[in-house]
Amino acid sequence: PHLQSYKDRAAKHSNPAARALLQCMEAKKSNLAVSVDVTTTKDFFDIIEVVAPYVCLIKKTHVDILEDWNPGVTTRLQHLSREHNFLIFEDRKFADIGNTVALQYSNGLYKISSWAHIVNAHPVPGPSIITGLASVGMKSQEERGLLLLAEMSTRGALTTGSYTVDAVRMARAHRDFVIGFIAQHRMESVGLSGTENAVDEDFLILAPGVGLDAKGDKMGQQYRTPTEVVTQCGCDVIIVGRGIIGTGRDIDAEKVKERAQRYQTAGWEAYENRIVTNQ
Ligand code: UP6
Repeated sequence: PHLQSYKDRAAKHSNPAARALLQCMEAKKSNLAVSVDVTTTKDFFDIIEVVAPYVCLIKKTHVDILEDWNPGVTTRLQHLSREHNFLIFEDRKFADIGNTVALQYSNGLYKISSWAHIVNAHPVPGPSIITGLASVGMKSQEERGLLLLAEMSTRGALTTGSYTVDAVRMARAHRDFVIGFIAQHRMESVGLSGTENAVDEDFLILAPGVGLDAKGDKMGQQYRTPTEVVTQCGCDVIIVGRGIIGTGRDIDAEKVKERAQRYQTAGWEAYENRIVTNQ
């Protein structure tokens, strides 16, 4: 599917959240997700107001790091999502038994399932984590989808080999709710024997660890360029945090805007090169 346009894939996708994301990407010519990893709601919304025109997705990492969170935050975020046409991804990385993740997804202070179009989970507990989350998400009247963390971007990550293969198999068994992966490569050929093929399968690949300037940070993060991630490895969405919001204490709105435009352009060109060069 990565050789097809986002538009064609949107028309064929059976999950409403995946469809909405692909449609938004096509409409805004953006495969950029900005990861808004800040600790105050002021910085959070200052950044979103600036980057909103350039993104298909806001990765609300991670609701639990906002020091002054209040229910108004989600109301405002949902409002901005409709106004500027982007989806909301809560990078909660669920990792517990089905019953617990269902409660974490729908209850507590944050009631994530009421506002996040997309959430993600570690496959480590096995298929029950999907059934647990699906018991909430599939009941929702809104567009909801789940990504499994099949590969991580950090140095020395354990998400390799048979772990990744099993993550893909788990996703294949729940294609109504699992819309794709947090990963570094496409996954269609993973876990299939030579005679099997997965032509009708369309998993979205959202890739964190993207940077145009830095190669990594001091805590194990590793960056690749949009060309490597999208054109060469076939990923669909680039997730960029510090490459756009910066690493300083203060948010410089003008710089954030420039960088968001730069990553949007780089991501989109990388996608166009993938479609063109492979046709
Ligand atoms: N993230 C990764 N790698 C993964 C999964 N998730 O970096 O394998 C998340 C981080 C952070 C963002 O939690 O919010 O993506 C990357 O931010 P950065 O661009 O500032 O490194």
